[in-house]
Amino acid sequence: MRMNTAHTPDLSAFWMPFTANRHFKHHPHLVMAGKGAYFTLHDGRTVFDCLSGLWCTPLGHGRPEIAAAVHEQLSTLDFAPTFQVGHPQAFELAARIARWAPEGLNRVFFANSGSEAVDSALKIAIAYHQARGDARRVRIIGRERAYHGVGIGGISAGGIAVNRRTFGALAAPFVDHLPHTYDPEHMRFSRGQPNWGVHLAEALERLVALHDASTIAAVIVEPMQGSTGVIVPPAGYLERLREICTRHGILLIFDEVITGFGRLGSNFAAQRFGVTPDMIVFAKAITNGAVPLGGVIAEQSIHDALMHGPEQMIELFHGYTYSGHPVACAAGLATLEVMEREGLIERARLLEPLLEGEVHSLRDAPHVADIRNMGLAAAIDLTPRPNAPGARARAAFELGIESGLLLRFTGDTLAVAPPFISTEAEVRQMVATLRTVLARVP
Ligand code: PXG
Repeated sequence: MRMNTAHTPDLSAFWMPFTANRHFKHHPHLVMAGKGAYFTLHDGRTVFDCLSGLWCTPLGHGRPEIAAAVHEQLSTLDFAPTFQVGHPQAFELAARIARWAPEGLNRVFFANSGSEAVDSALKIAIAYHQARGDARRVRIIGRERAYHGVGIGGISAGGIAVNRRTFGALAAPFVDHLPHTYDPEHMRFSRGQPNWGVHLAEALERLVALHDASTIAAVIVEPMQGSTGVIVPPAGYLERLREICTRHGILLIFDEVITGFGRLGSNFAAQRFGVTPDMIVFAKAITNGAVPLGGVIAEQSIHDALMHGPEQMIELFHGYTYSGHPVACAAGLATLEVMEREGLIERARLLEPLLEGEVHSLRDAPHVADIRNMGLAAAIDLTPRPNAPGARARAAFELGIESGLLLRFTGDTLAVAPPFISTEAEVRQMVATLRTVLARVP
């Protein structure tokens, strides 16, 4: 890109996360500003933010309500511990999140990211069984292709092969994995939930038979898999997982880091699918991405099981310096306030059929191998170039920037999850531009 050398920072020191660092530093794209659904890049170009940041800014950028709440909080109380003392914002936000959650899930533990929140949920699951005298229940069941962040718990339960290949030695010893639910032969181009694949949940019964229920603490799944490319659960699948977990006393954890706070047109995916887990992991959209915050919403009986022993003893030996950071909580309260006041979750739901119709109209565009969607999220698989996996999607990403779209790609899959404040015209325009990009992509 054309760089304005007067303002170009030295790019060498920042070791970028999940990025081809050398490639980026030879072809940098710097984001200078964000307003509404758009970013402004270093060269003055404006691009539509197709993935709401990294799934985290559904209200759009530069929200004055959030900026004001953060400013006010920084001026009043920039930090206070939540170990041994507390401050009102953390309690208020926890109570508000509990009101948004399915009935019964009303105890909120705060972390700072999705990864920390996942690790927290797994630890709570194990502590819960121990507290009930069931100390053998230490095994965690995850799923192939799952992304649960980069903590030790998350890479153990996760099913991203590269993570496991590199860091497998650190992974928790007692884990196993369900098969993922994607089968192009049976579900290519399905809209919303595929009607094939409910039987894949039976794999959980087989894992129970193999390991014995008495060794299994929890099953953790993303109700809709996001980062691996919007893999939507087959109709009936989550219901079946719920039944099997309940029957065997296994906790069911939904990792809703992507689906939480409206992405599927409901507060949580749990409500959209009508399946209530025992814990929900959240992060990202809770603060509209403005301040890092994540956490776990636990069913009250999980919390209560740990509330035993002498009252002056710590019940759960876990927490972060910044659990319930006042500035993050202020941003969270402002975010939920705006979502409610502007009816943005209903708006996401209203936009869903439009996005669905538009993205599926790309079915006949060059290189398109599959399209999946649910809520305000969709993925488009491109046929990889021979001997160059990922190259085609990267080319689409670069052409997207030239054409006014900031796309997200992983492998040869493009993902979009526009902000809830997008207009219908913007959703149409995004897909129309994508069509021109696919026509040009080599
Ligand atoms: N769980 C899920 C389901 C996630 O999607 C995490 C945990 C980890 O969250 P933190 O805050 O520790 O990053 C995630 C993160 C993408 C993309 O492009 C997805 C994520 C992160 C970055 C990019 O799909 N998900």
